[in-house]
Amino acid sequence: MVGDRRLGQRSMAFVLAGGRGSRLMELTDRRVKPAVPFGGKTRIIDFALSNALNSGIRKMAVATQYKAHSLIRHCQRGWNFFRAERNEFLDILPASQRMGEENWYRGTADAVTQNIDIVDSYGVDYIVILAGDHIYKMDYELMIHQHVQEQADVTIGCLTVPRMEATAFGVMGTDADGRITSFLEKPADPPGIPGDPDRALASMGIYVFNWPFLRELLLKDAADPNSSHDFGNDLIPDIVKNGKAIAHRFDDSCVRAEGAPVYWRDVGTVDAFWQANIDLTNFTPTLDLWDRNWPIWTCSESVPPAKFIHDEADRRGVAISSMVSGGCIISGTEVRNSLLFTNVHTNSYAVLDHAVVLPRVVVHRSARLRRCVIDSGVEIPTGLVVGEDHADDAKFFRVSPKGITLITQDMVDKWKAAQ
Ligand code: ADQ
Ligand code: ADP
Repeated sequence: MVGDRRLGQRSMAFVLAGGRGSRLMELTDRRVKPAVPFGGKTRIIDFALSNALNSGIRKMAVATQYKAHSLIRHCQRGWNFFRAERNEFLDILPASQRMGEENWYRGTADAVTQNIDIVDSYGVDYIVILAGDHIYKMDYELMIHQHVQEQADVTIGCLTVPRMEATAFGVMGTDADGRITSFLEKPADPPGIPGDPDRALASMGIYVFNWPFLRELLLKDAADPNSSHDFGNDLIPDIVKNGKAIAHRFDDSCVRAEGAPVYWRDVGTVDAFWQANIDLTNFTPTLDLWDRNWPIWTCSESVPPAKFIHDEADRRGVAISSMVSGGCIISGTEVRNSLLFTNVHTNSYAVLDHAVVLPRVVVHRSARLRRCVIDSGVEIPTGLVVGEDHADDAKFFRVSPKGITLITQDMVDKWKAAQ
């Protein structure tokens, strides 16, 4: 039955967190995309992990490779409340520690293949394959339930997207029963949905398998010299052709308030990352982080509450239509429509407007920062002005196609050297 907690207990989540996410530019120079902070306190991977936890899944593995230190540290510090005595855990599976001859996972499927023995040891019936780099709230147990009920070989999470955006996705066609009849990985000319030709049915890269079935498929795939060992390129098209693949509609398991829109974001570009963070400062954000029935768990630092102070010249430290995390000190600064992560300190005469400010940033006096993303730990020098003249900004900083300025410490150092 729906809501049967045992389905969660009989399943594991395998989170793919190895891809760099290079469209986030310098934000992923030092850390992989799932480790990028999002939403004030959390990191991107916390959404997939929290969904799994809230869906009743207590066995998780995270496959890492590119620049994994920040991600591993986060998982170890924040995701350590599993109870070993109930066989609950989160395992981190770095690519380089497994095979002798091959250091990195060759593809997403290979990330599972190289850990077959570990998954075997978990003793689960079902495996939910997730990507660690999307922002959404989803009850995976409903998807596992559909998978079991329909006796599918694979069940794929899917959502509808504008047809021309579907070039970045696996695109599928289904019959009236939801059985997938065609699957094209990142097609140049995506097929529309019958009756809705301007939209396409896109794979979310979320798959449920019976573990024995996937295990056998992975061993076959590993021996195939023509395979790129990737779910979207190799395994899924093969099952669609030769087995039973079922589409699970995200609309059915998206966790949201009654009547609220479906929310799923790939915050894979600086523009999308900025927008999704700034959207949280809206009057009624579509992504509800306040829902106590579906909390997004994270590694929370023990920090004091945010503090707002008038400076000695009686300049008010204020934040309007903004989110300000713990540990922040806003001293004589005007903060508008901005999202400040943990431990940001700002000083007098500074202005932050539509700014996304990652943890531990220090903003010195009289800086004016508009429509920007500031990387963690950056020290913004006195008087730096960003977001008022794009041509000027572009000399030292990264300006995105939509005019958002990305600021890292290296860029600030170059700016300082030129003054
Ligand atoms: P892509 O968006 O291209 O397509 P992909 O590069 O396969 O996604 O990465 C999926 C996940 O695996 C990401 O979380 C990434 O970090 C991780 N990853 C990538 N390579 C890895 C490796 N070698 N080892 C470990 N982890 C790795 C996929 C599907 C599409 C679907 C989209 C939805 O192939 O069909 O539409 O996801 O976003
Ligand atoms: P976070 O992702 O938590 O913001 P940091 O900004 O502290 O993490 O660092 C991201 C990654 O870069 C971590 O793996 C950290 O060890 C590494 N790192 C941080 N500062 C430096 C530096 N100056 N040189 C090399 N690596 C660094």
